[in-house]
Amino acid sequence: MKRVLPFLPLLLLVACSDDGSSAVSTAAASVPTTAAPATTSTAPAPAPAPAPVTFTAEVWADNWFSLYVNGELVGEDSVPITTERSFNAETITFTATYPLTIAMVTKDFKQDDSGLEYIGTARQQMGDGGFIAQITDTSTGKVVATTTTGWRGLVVHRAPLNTDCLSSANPSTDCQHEITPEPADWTSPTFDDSAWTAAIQYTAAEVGPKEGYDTITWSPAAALIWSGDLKIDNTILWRATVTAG
Ligand SMILES: [Ca+2]
Ligand SMILES: [Ca+2]
Repeated sequence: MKRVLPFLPLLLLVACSDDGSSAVSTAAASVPTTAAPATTSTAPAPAPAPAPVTFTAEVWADNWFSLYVNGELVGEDSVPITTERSFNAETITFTATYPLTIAMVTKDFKQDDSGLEYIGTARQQMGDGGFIAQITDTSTGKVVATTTTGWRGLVVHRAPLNTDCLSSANPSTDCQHEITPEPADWTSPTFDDSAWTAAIQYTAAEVGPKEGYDTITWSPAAALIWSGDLKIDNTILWRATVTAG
């Protein structure tokens, strides 16, 4: 009798294990027979995703810029606009898929909303802006986008509106300004920029490009652009679209 008892629990364990695995295998077998027809008969074949492409953007701006592609910030001028003579060229690498919606913010330096710089010194003046950019598809080496008069801009900070304040001892109160709020989602591919104004092309003599400009080999198609006034238009939003590779 003493030798039989220890075997009883072992026999019970084996019996339970058999029941359990048998139940699991029945459930597992039933899942594909009900789920498989639903996925194959109702879901359309997904369109292949556009292949991401690597690009290089080269930008020279007086004085500062940020760059968005397809609604995403991909880079900005590494030299703070508050740096005196913040002139430099930037090279930014990013990945995106065609078509590209290029959006940029460009800022001419202003000390405050008067639009002036060097306030209170003998050099108190209106600063001026201007910028140039080109984007190269690194898989082909081809320049696929450049600043042109096809770019559309929205001036969001304009000052001084009354240039007779230039010699004022208190330009911060005497100079008038106009600030336009940034439209919602203005970097998005779907944003409607048809009311924005076309860029103006300027000569190098008019913009006076400085440090960094000569370090880039610019495409002949790349133009120095700004909005209608190099001095009074201080902050501008820009958009351009690149449809082909
Ligand atoms: Ca400037
Ligand atoms: Ca200015």
